[in-house]
Amino acid sequence: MDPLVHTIKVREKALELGFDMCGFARAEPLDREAFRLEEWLNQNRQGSMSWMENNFEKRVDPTKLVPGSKSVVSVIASYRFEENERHDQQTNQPKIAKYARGRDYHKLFKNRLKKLFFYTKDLVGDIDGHFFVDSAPVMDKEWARRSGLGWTGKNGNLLKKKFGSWFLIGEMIVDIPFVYDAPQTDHCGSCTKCIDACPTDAIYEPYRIDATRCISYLTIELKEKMDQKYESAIGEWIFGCDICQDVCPWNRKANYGRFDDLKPRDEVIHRKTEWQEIAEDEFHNVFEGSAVRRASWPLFKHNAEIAKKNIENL
Ligand code: B12
Ligand code: SF4
Ligand code: SF4
Repeated sequence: MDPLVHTIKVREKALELGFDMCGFARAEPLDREAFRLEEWLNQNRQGSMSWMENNFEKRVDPTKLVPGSKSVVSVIASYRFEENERHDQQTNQPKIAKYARGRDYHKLFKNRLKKLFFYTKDLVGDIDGHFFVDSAPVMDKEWARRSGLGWTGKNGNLLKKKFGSWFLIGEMIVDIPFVYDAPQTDHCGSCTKCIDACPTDAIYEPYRIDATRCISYLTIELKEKMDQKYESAIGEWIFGCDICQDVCPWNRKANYGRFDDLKPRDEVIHRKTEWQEIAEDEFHNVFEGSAVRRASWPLFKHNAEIAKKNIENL
């Protein structure tokens, strides 16, 4: 059993599967993050996402989620594509967040992480563990940060010089050791562009997001109509929001993604009819296998109506 050989081979396999980076961290309790999470929950920043309150002990300690685990192996995949940038240059268009314009990343990651897990099993022998993509109480960003895959930006997203923050995260938690990566330093410096640009002041302090004010929460997670006071602030967004990432200087220099399935679908970015007129069966067809199906058809239409009004009032 040679942890160095395993580290090299598992990283190589992750890249071969199409992930942009793969990093390794020791599985151990997240003491500082546990304190921050507790504070965030006590202040009710999670709003109606009550699932964030569940499994606190497991969320802040992977050895409780996967007993006997020794390592967290994080992978990332970029969703930066030229097609998105061309689409975003068109003004006066209702918008869906870039991560959700193609196939649901949960499905893409799951298939590939499964292959990575079984590859590791074949390589090492009898290992125990599990793979996750936002599918369990795991603090994805913190594990990727500890694995050297980026720093926590003031906009709350993980950022890497080469990829900006246009990437998604998944991981496997396993009971074997690897050679661990060093966390990366912060490169936000004195910049505050994301904080200044957020239309709902959801970045209440650098690095801290109040979900209840974030357009992403208001248009995706909230299962009822949003409070009227936010209606004008959501602007043209009907599912998610990219403003604090669009303004980030690192995101202009980022590499493009390799997962073709994450590319925006034509029927999403070249739509001829207005989104608020979408019929239920069409909604299900257009967004088959997409993260947008997390929203209900009536709420999607409702958000589209608000966005339309906001654009007309510009
Ligand atoms: C809940 C959640 C949300 C909520 C709350 C957002 C939030 N930042 O917490 C809502 C619905 C608003 C949301 C929105 C989005 N999300 Co989200 N979300 C999650 C989820 C499920 C949990 C995050 C969490 O634990 N929040 C609780 C708080 C307490 O944790 P935190 O933000 O990590 O808090 C840390 C910082 O505050 C930091 N911190 C606090 N103080 C300080 C001080 C200093 C000095 C420093 C350095 C750090 C620091 O420490 C805390 C603990 O680590 C993760 C998936 C996962 N399982 O991890 C995805 C995840 C974070 N989301 C993701 C994405 C893509 C988005 C959106 C971009 C989607 C969109 N376009 O609409 C937006 C971005 C909004 C934003 N600016 O953060 C990606 C982020 C990828 C990346 N590159 O970072 C993740 C990781 C999903 C994934 N697996 O890829 N999300
Ligand atoms: S995603 Fe939008 S609403 Fe949420 S913090 Fe970023 S800019 Fe603000
Ligand atoms: S916009 Fe500036 S402060 Fe915000 S995440 Fe990017 S570099 Fe950091």
